[in-house]
Amino acid sequence: MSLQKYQTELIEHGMSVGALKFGTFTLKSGRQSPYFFNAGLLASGPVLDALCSAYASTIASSLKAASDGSPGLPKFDILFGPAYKGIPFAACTALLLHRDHGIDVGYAYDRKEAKDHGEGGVMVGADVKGKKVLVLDDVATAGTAIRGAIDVVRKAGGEVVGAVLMLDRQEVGREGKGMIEEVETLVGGKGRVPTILKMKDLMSWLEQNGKTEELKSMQEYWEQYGVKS
Ligand code: OMP
Repeated sequence: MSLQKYQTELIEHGMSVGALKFGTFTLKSGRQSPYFFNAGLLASGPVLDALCSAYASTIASSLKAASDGSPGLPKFDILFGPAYKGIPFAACTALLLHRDHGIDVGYAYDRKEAKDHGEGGVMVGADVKGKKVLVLDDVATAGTAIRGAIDVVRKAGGEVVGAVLMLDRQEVGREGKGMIEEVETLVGGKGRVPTILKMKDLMSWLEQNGKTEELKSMQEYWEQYGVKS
């Protein structure tokens, strides 16, 4: 599988700042993983540029695919980035969609603690009520975090028409099907959850860079939790 330049750049930036690591990690779902991608460490101008340019390109290609009649994202009004990590990513991606792709959307995010004074509530930024919303998230494994973000938008009256992810770990979801398939069903069907990187892309990169030990552990993990479709 050949990687796109923006995928290789994101992997290499991730490695250089210690956001993407190979070793032994216990995940939120309890699974023991040979790798972990901590998007919270993608925290400098150049790295944010690589990540959010990749989000913006992924969204723009998916919108284009749908307008050509293939599975993809429908037009949307607001990009929603869940607190905390999603906030800068959604803001920067909205900016780059405008500047590099001529796609103008609002952005919104939530607070972890609801405010009971001032403007109140959990939502900040563009009002999602009655609007078509694309949820932007970093990593999805079993799909619990992304479902939580979808619920927040729905509770605020927004219509979630899709989700975009930095990394699809290509694992089995909470219902025992592929996580992506499960989330696609929640938000309107095939093509509604485009991603920048998949676990298999990381494996291609390891192979191309001669990292055989890491690749072997990834293959073993894939045998246990990967979606075979
Ligand atoms: P699920 O909620 O199971 O989909 O796991 C996704 C969440 O797990 C992310 O929002 C992170 O909090 C965390 N996570 C990572 O950030 N990177 C990984 O490589 C793996 C996980 C994880 O725990 O599964």
